[in-house]
This record gives sequence, C-alpha cells and structure tokens, in this order.
Amino acid sequence: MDWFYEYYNGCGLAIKIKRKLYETKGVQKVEIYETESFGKMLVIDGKIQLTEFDEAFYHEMLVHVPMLSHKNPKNVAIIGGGDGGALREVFKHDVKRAVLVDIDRNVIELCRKFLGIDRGAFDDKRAEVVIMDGKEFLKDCGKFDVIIVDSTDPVGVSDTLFDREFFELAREKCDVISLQSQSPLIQKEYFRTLLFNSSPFERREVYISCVPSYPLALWSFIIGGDYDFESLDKRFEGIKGKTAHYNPEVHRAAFALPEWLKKEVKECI
Ligand code: SPD
Repeated sequence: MDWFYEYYNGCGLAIKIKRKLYETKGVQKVEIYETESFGKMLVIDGKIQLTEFDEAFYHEMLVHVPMLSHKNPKNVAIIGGGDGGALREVFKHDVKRAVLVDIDRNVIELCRKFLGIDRGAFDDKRAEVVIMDGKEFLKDCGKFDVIIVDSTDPVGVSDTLFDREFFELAREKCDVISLQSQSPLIQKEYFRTLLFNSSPFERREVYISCVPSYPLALWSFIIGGDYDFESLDKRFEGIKGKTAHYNPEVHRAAFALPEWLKKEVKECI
C-alpha cells in the first residue's frame, strides 16, 4: 500500500492510498484516488482538492455563507468548482440559474464519473456549464446575485482568479462574492494577496473552517459585497436538503477570528 504526500512550506500531509482510480494530463494533471480513511480523493496539479470525508466542511461553508447572506439569490455563478460539490450546495437554495465556469472539462467529466459528489447537480435543468477561464467569462457576462469562487490552488491555470483585475470585474458583476483564500497559517502570502486584491469589494470579511485534508486543517474564506447576516436561522430553515457541516451557529462562529489572524487581516484590509 502506498502513501500520497502533499508538501507545504516545510511540512506536509500523508494519506494512505488503497488505489489510484485515474490519472490524466490535459489542461491540468488530474488524479483520483481511493484512500484508506478519507474515501475518494481528487488531486489537481499535485494538490488535494477534496476528499469524500471532508468536502462538505469546505463546500458548505463556501456556498451557504454567501447564499444565506444575500436577501434573494436567484442567479448564481460558480467560478471553478468542476467537481460539482459547490453546485450541489447551490441547488439547496431556490435559485433560477447556476452557471458553472471551469477552464478544465476533464475535471468535470472525471469527477462525474469517478466521484459523483455533484449528486446529480450537473443534470439539473437550472445548471449551465461554461468551459473557459473565469476572468475571461466575467468580462462579457451579465450580472449575478452571488459569485462563488471555488478555485484550485493559485499555481497554474487558476492564478488569473487571484489578481486585482479579476476582483474589479467581479465587483461589477455581483452583489455578494465568496472565495476560498487558502491556509492563513502556512500559505500566508496567498492569503494576504487575496485580501489585498479583493479590495474592489470594499466591505469584506474573513471566515474560517476546519478542513482536515487541507494544509494544517485550517482553511480561510472571504465574503465581500452587500451581505447581511440577519435572519440567518429563518433563511436556513428554507433550504432544501440537509447539511453535513453548515448551520447558522457555525456560520456565526466562523467569523470569530483568533488574535493572530485578526492582526493579519487588519494589515491587509
Ligand atoms: N489544496 C486545497 C485547495 C482548496 C481549494 N480548492 C478546492 C476545490 C474543491 N472544489
């Protein structure tokens, strides 16, 4: 039996592998594994993107925090998110349309075939899939209520989703944005860059979640725009289907930051 290793800055994570289900190299290197204790696992360009064990810890926080902080989200864009986990969560809300924009068709096809975490979301009539770079898409699209940025790590094809121009475009195209912003502990440079570059969203906040298969298990997100946390409990009652991780208490608690992180955020905002 083999181990999969992911290295960060001077440390790393080892996950025991039962077998490799698929590997391909197109726009990105995509690997899918069956692991000993985390279920199936998606790796893109050497970085773990999700495991069945804890993907809900990530996707539910990325999606329900902005969706329940917008008064009436009907029209949603997901930038990235080719595995379909964020799309699945968006459809727990009463939306009219969800556009998923991913640069890599392989990710969508392989995740549907080997992982199935979209649980049918790609077959929903309200889903539209666009294969292109997210920033290019924003240059020529209409307005959305919520934009959710479910990017891979900022190496390779997704680095266009981390620069200032991306957020300038996004600000024009939505009321509320949420994005994943890497590990604030061990990937400080990426985290700080995202906080700086998202400044077109003048009002923005950091929130956190525990995601065991991500670097040091502590993951950060940014919400920006015209969001409010009023009536969270009532809005949550209205969603369809159960959540495995998210609830309004977790939502509120996710914004309680430790001193070291508050300091970091203050320096960037
Ligand atoms: N290596 C951690 C990367 C986390 C961000 N990408 C997650 C994509 C899952 N939809």
